[in-house]
Amino acid sequence: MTEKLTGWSEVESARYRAVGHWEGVTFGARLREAGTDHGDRVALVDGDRRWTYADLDTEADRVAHGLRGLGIERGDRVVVQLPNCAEFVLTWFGLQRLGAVPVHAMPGHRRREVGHLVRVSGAVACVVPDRHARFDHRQLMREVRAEQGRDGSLRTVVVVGDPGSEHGFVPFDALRAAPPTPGADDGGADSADVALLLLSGGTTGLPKLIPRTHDDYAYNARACAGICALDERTVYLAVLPVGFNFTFACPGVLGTLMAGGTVVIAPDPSPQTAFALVEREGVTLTSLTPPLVTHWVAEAASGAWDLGSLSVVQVGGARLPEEHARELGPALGATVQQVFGMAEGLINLTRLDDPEDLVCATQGRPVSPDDEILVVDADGRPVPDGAAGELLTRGPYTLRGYYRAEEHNRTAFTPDGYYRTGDVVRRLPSGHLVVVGRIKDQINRGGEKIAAVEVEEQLLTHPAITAAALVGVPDERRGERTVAFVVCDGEAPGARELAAHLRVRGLAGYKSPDEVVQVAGLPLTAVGKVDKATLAQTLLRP
Ligand code: OOB
Repeated sequence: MTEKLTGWSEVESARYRAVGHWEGVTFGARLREAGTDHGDRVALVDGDRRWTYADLDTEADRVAHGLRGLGIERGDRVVVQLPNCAEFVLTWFGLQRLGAVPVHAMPGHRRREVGHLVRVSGAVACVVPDRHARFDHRQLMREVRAEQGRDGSLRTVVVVGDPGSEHGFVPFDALRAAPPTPGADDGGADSADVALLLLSGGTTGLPKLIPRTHDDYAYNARACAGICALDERTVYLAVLPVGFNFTFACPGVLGTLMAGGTVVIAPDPSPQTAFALVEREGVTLTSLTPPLVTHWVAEAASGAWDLGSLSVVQVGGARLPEEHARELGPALGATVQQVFGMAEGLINLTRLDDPEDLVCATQGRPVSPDDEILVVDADGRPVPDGAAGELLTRGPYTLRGYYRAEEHNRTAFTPDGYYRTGDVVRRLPSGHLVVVGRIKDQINRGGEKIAAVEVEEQLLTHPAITAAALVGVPDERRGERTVAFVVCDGEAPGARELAAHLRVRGLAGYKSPDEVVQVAGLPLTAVGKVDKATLAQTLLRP
């Protein structure tokens, strides 16, 4: 089954094709071309393992052959939950070669999130590590499978490492065992098909899926790559989770591969690991979230590392404090680029030749001349440049509707197709945006997005809690941390007890409140909503 549900009108689609944004090429076909055109160049490095473009092309054929043997075919969805390792990339292209659709899960997701992804996408398989960060993903998959029951879509679990003895769990290496059989480049997929599903940061009870087509996602990566001046000499270090849109396509892994460069996978984001790879591989570009910046600056100051190859460091996912932006460039001897992006589409970048003040104090401007931006007041009326308002956007790589979420789509978009980002920005006359706040009920914990409602629903399952509000409060290290204000029968559970409760409920660990504050009741606004601003204020008072 393939789905064309991406919502751009015929007229818009025709224009995006005519001006060359949408090139009409699938990812499977792109890799085939790269394998032929510059097959001997190094495409991918993970530890001691290296793949040339020709190797990557062959490996995609192998993995595709193995996946086909499991019954996976064009249009099938497959949840990929892998930590930073080459197998993410091999699996991704193996799926593209079949015209199948990877669903990007994050390594920290647990039963609740993964189960939801499988259910909503109707995934037929999951690809997971055996263990990662002291967590057994096979156990997680057993639970997900049990929950899905016999009628569920999930048939197979592919395990990188030791699959154990569970029926239906297949080792990744067995997929690659057969000799490569080059079949079709992309299983007959169309470039307007959904190529992958990304996870939204979410504002509702459960995360939404974002359909991205071959055409739009390749444009996303290519537009970013152009602005970052990527070419075959680029060596990109993937420090953040490789499945994160920022790391994967802004320009990240895909942008680098499309430019003929080399992608190096960092197994963890520590500056020690990263700097050793910068030295060894001659890394030229990498991307970070703001909480990493201070660690990287401190480690660079030790003087123990030769970071001479590093030319651009991107920072995004959450607001970067201006003073950190000013420190970072000199500390690493690199050009800083701020990135304000979203899995839904729109990417803003500061330009490499922007004056320092724009680089340090803004979050960049849209990457495409066809990104349409509106900054509006509460009634949806555009505000003048310089004034704060909600950012609305539409364009050649911004979604027109979440996957299988008709009801949510009615409010998430304006009638003429603009996506309501929920971000409050100011637009400068140069077109640069400054992110000044948010109207969506989401907390940004150093780049990790937490939908308050999702956590609040789970907090209410604790026997002592009768009402709860999750609020983001300023935090030195992460920008924001989460505080659960709870109304309780008797004594409130502590943060650790609550974390244990939520873990049993299958919620990802990063969603557990950093702090718990017991209150007698939750204050309400004039329209009867929980007054989170007032709650946050109570913490600031002595
Ligand atoms: C990236 O994507 P998501 O989908 O995890 O989160 C998007 C949201 C934005 O709507 C905004 O609220 C926030 O994250 N955000 C920023 C920011 N970058 C993202 N807020 C302030 N300053 C920034 N620089 O986070 C993402 C996707 C692609 C590239 C980069 C980030």
